Order: sequence, then C-alpha cells, then structure tokens
Amino acid sequence: MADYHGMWQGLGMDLETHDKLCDALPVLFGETFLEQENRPAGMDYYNMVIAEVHGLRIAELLAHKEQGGRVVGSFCIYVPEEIVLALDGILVGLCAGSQFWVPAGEAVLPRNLCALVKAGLGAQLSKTCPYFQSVDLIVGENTCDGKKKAWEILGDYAPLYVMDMPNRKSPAGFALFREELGALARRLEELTGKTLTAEGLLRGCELVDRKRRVLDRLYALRKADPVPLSGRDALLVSQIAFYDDPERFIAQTEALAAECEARVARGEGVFPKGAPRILVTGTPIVVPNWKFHTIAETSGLAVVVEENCTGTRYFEQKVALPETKDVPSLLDALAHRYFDGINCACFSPNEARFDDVVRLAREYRADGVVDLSLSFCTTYQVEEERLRKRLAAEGIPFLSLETDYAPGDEEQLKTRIEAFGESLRR
Ligand code: BJ8
Repeated sequence: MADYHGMWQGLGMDLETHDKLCDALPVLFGETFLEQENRPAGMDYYNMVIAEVHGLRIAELLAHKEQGGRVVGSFCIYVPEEIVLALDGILVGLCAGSQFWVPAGEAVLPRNLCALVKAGLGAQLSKTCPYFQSVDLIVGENTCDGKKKAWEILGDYAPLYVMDMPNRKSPAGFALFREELGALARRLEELTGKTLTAEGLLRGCELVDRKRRVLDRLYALRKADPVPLSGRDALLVSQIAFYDDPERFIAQTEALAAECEARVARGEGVFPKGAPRILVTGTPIVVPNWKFHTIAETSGLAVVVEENCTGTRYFEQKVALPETKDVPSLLDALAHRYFDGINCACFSPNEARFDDVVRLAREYRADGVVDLSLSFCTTYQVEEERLRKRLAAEGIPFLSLETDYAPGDEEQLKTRIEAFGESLRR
C-alpha cells in the first residue's frame, strides 16, 4: 500500500492508533486467506481491495466529494443503495467488525451490548476508521434496542439521520416503512442538493440489480460438491460488496464466477468431495470478522452458504419494477423489496427467516445449520429456540454458537464445531 498518511491526517484521524490497526490487519488477512490451498486466481482482486481498504477506496471517495458528490454510510441492509445512487451519491457499509474498536465503544456504552454496536461507536470515537471520517451522513435505523439507543450517542459525534423501523410485517408496518423511505429520500435530496427523479432511481435499481445478480451467480456455484470456492473467500467477496465501486465489483465478480464455473465443470474444488457442508445463519459477519469461517474450514467443514445480512439476505430479493415508472411508484417497489424480502429478527414474528434457512439448506445441500449470534444480540438469540424446533422438525442437524470479536474463545468454538462436524460425518 502507498503512503496515505497525508490523506488520513486530512481526515482528522488518530494516526498513531490507526497505524497499529494497519499493522495488525495484513497479519490476520494472511493467516486467514493466503494460506488456503487452491484458491481461485480471481481472489487476487479481493486481496488487493483489502490491502487498500483504508487507502485506494478512501481516495476514490474523497475524489467523488471533491467533484461535489456525497458519501453516505450505513449499518444495515434496510437502507436502500438505489436511492443514494439515484442522487449520484455513494453508499458505504460501516463495517464495525473488529475487536480493535470495541474498547473505545465500551468507554461510552455498557459492556453488555453486541460487539457490532460497540465497534461502530468505537471506530467513530477513536477516529481510526477513514470511512467514518469520510462520510457526509450516517443513516442509522431503529432495528434493535442496542442500535436505536446508540444512535443518540453517535449523533453527538457525526452527522446522523435515523430511519424509524416497524416491528411487525403488517400493512401498518409497511405503511410506516414506505413513509420512512420517502423521508430518507427527502433528507438525501437535501444532503446532495439534487432532486430524486425516476431516471435516477431506474439507474440506481439497474446497477444494484446487477450487483445482486452477480452475487446470485457466484453463490449458486457453492451448491456444487466439491465446492469451488471456500466459505471464507465467498464471505470476503460479500463483505467487499458493501463498499467497493459497484461497476468494478460486478466486473471482477463476473470473472471470479466464470473461473468457478470452469472449476465446477472440471469437478475441481477447495475441499474434498463429500466434506461436511454447513449453512450459517444469524447476525451479520462484517469485515474483518472471519473468525467462525476460519475455525470451521480449518476443522474440515465447508461453509457453503450464509443466511444473514452479509450473505443471501443482501442480494437474493430483487426489485420488481412497476409498470408506472414515476418516483412514488418506484419508491413503492423499493419499499416492497426491502420490507417484504429481508427477514431480520427485529421483526416479530419472523417465521419467514426459518423458511429461508430450510429452503437454503436444501438448495445448497447443507448437512447442518449453525446459528451464529453475536453475544448480547437479544433478538437473534431469542429467535434461536424456535429455529431449533423448526430444524428438528425438518430433520436438519443444528448447532447454536455465541461469540464476539475478541480472541480467546477460539479453542472452545473449535471443540464444539469439530464435534458437530463429527456428528455430521457419522
Ligand atoms: S437487517 S440483522 S443489518 S438490523 S447483531 S446490532 S441486531 S444486537 S445488525 Fe442487522 Fe439490519 Fe437486521 Fe441485518 Fe442489533 Fe443484533 Fe447487534 Fe445487529
């Protein structure tokens, strides 16, 4: 990576602390990804993106801002990228997946909150993430209690807009969500100084649709046995989708998918044929949280699909474009795609998520399901009991795991994952 200290200084970052993060990430990345055998050559691009995660992409965001564009950050897949793109903005996921940021978050938050919320606030407060320092607006959402109360604190440190969220998938819930999308669009118009048009929305929908479809194409290849791409690498691709330039990401992921298609045609994979196959569900696994996938795959299990917000929930559902292509009708269509199509535990009940898990387990020929929750994520942890019952009724082996970003529980996790793998082999 080139020397970006001048750029980071201009962003008001704490350079000394940030250097420590920059020193640690390549070591973790090398151990997690580069030691894998028989990786597709197409993964080189994603290696480069991570190597430049705080460099090249930030320089691109700043160049966009210099030309009058705006950069918006979000923590949740209920925030529609299509609207930001329609206003010539860039949406980036604020990843918050590192233990590095948790202590700074705990300085202002109770310790018994999930690591994602603590790391998010910690990244902002410690001034060690150039994405937080670059965004013109952060869009928060009232999904879980931890996030919705944390926004009150984050708003003291960053420009913040909060979308309200319903709790139930009912007509009244939809009406609230649709109204909130309209209000978000107005706030983004104010931010960008542009007016939302049907042409802009159609352009945004078309680009995001292509991103979703290339992820569909890549994920579908993971149904093969042997699987052509490791779960770690598929997760990395999904994580990068949240902040990379969409056109470049689509082109690179098309190339990776073509390479994996050729592997499938040759019967070539990254694990032996017949290796136990796992579906992971639960809370999002955001960059650089690679803990579970690494332990599972170095224990001989193949992670073949993720039913979570950094997996299928991000891209499976598409926008059904309306016949009348005006702004209100397009916003209706977007509202349906997000509200109807994403099954988050912040909704009660949330049976459709269980249907998705069962369907995906069959489609990807998973031998077992792991429900992976971040500690203190009440909504997903409470939902686990009914998921367990549903999977038992379907005859699908199930393991529930709780963890956070801190090192220290790896051995314990490994023991449980290996025992689960053994039971699947039997
Ligand atoms: S749509 S899963 S991205 S809210 S892990 S912060 S829920 S206590 S992240 Fe999420 Fe949107 Fe839902 Fe997806 Fe709270 Fe749980 Fe923490 Fe979470």
